[in-house]
Order: sequence, then C-alpha cells, then structure tokens
Amino acid sequence: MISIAFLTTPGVMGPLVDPLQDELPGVTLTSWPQPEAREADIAVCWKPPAGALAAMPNLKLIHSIAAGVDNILCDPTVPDHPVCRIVDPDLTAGMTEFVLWGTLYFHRDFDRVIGNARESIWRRYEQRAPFETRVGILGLGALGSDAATRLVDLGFTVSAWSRSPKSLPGVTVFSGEDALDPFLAEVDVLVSLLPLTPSTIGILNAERLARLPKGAALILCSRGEHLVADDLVALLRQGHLRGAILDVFEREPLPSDHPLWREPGVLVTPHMATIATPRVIAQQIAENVRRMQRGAPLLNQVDRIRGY
Ligand code: NDP
Ligand code: OXD
Repeated sequence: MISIAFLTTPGVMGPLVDPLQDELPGVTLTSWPQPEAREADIAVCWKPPAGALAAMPNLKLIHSIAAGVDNILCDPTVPDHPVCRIVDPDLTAGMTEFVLWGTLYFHRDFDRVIGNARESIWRRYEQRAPFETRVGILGLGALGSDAATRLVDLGFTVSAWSRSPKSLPGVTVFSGEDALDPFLAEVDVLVSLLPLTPSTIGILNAERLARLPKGAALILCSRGEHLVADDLVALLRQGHLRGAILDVFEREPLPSDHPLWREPGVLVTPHMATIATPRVIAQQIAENVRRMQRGAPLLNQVDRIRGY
C-alpha cells in the first residue's frame, strides 16, 4: 500500500487528510518529521524543510500542493524524482477574478476614490474606455493566458511576455529577455504571473520598473522574490508609479510592523489571489499516484531544468 508524507508548513496538512483518504482508500499518511515519514513513497509539499526530501530512500514522486514549485526546487538537494504541481480550472478562475478586480481598481480609479472617501472628498474622475488601459501580463502560462483572454473580452488592450513565442487571440505577445523593455514601455497596469526561477528572481527592480510609463501600476500575484520592494517604494514616492497591489511577499505572513502595510499607494492582500481547494489538491495527487502505479505519464509534471 502506498504511503504519503506531508512536508508542509503547519496547518496545511489537516484539510487534506480526509479527501486523500477518500481518494486513496488504505493510504498511509504521515507527517514530517515523524520517523515513518522518511519511508514514504510520495511527498506532498509546501516549503519542505531543506534536505528532507533527500533523506527519503523510497521516494518516487514529489507533489506540490500549489501551482508554484519554487518552494520545492529552491533546495539543491531535492532528488531527481518527478515533481508535479496543481493546475485546475477553478484555481485559474480565481486568479482571473483577482486580476480583473485589480485592473478595474486602477482603471476605474477605485484606488483614488477609496482614499478620498476616507477624507470625505467627493470627486469624480473622467471615465476611460477599457481599450485606453493597456494591461501587460508577465507570464502567459495556465494563469496568465486565462487572465489575458478575459481582459481582451472586456475590451482592454492586452499584451503579455513569455519565455517562448506564443500566440493568443487579441493579445500582443512579446517573448524573450530582449523583448522585456519594449513590452514594459507600453503597459499601464503590469500583472506578474511568472514562476519564481533563477531567471525571474528580482526581475521587478528599479531598472525594469522605471521602463513602465509614468503613472503605471503593478499587480504582483506571483512571488514576493520577483519584486525589489525598496525599488518599488522609491518609484512610488518619486511619482513615477501610481500604485501597487501586492499579494505575495518574501516573508509571509507580512509582519504587522512591515512598512509596506502603510506605504501610500500600496494595497497588501494576504496571498489570496487564488487558492486550490483541498478536494482538488487531493484528486490531483491521487490521480498522479494512480498514474505512477500503472506507469502512465504524470499530469502537470514540471521541467526541472526550466524550474517551472
Ligand atoms: P505556468 O508554468 O503555467 O506559466 C509560466 C509562464 O511564465 C509561462 O508563460 C512561461 O513562458 C513564463 N516564463 C517563465 N520563465 C520566464 C522567463 N524567464 N521569461 C519570460 N517568461 C517566463 O505557471 P502558472 O501560470 O500556473 O503560475 C504562475 C505563477 O503564479 C506560479 O508559479 C506561482 O508563483 C503564482 N501563483 C500565485 C498564486 C497566488 O495566490 N498569489 C496562486 C497560484 C499561482 P513559456 O510559456 O514560454 O514557458
Ligand atoms: C500557488 C500559490 O503557487 O498559492 O499555488 O501561490
């Protein structure tokens, strides 16, 4: 019988227990650092302790409970087993909702109106048509493509940046590092949906953010490590950038005394852009366990070389 070990931060494992037992009757579930966890065949991970996966001699499959796998691959000792992630229509729909909300927050001036309301200021801003707002999406994968398509449906002018050339109806796609600066130069609302890899860490730094037109805004939904937060704050204070919605941070939860909570123009959200349900996570893990057992190709396996 198959055995699964949870290598996660506290609180993550509990809600997965019942759905996994329903999906895989008879499965043995353990949790790191229990001694039995070392003997498990499958590791279910979110931020596994460094070195732990390398210490599991029977390990055959490493499964992220999230779309991102940076929390696993950041450990150079991770053994060379398949690593799979979560891709799900409802997870995608949740991210698209967040991106649409964030785009409208700036496009319809809610950032300004909410600030004005706190000071009882009645002020209307000139309404713009959606095509007048250029939304640029960094990353055109499972999440970025859906958000881009829905923004096109609403009439926004949409561009995107990916590593390899791509084509998506209504979206102007830029690809490769050389295309990043020209892409940024034409963006009013920049949405980050990149995976965190050695090529994308710190990508939103002073030099890149300064390429955005004056008055542009940022929606950071990817990972905190993509952003050099001090550079963002400097550009906000200089008036080059208008505002930012930050959903992800280098340190989470963001400490209550962190200055970003109080930085004018910054709205902090608690890594909630989208979240897969325990039922969906369990179904996808179980499906991959069954595939592994019968030697079938796994779903949503990441490319260890690319890092996503
Ligand atoms: P995918 O792997 O499906 O897509 C990644 C996209 O990024 C691809 O288009 C890829 O290009 C592009 N990309 C990767 N590296 C580069 C690079 N160096 N230069 C240019 N483009 C690059 O990922 P998902 O869409 O599923 O998820 C994206 C990220 O969203 C996750 O990794 C995670 O960090 C974050 N996330 C955040 C959540 C939240 O609640 N805040 C929830 C879920 C995910 P190409 O197409 O050419 O391969
Ligand atoms: C994810 C996340 O990667 O929640 O799924 O950030």
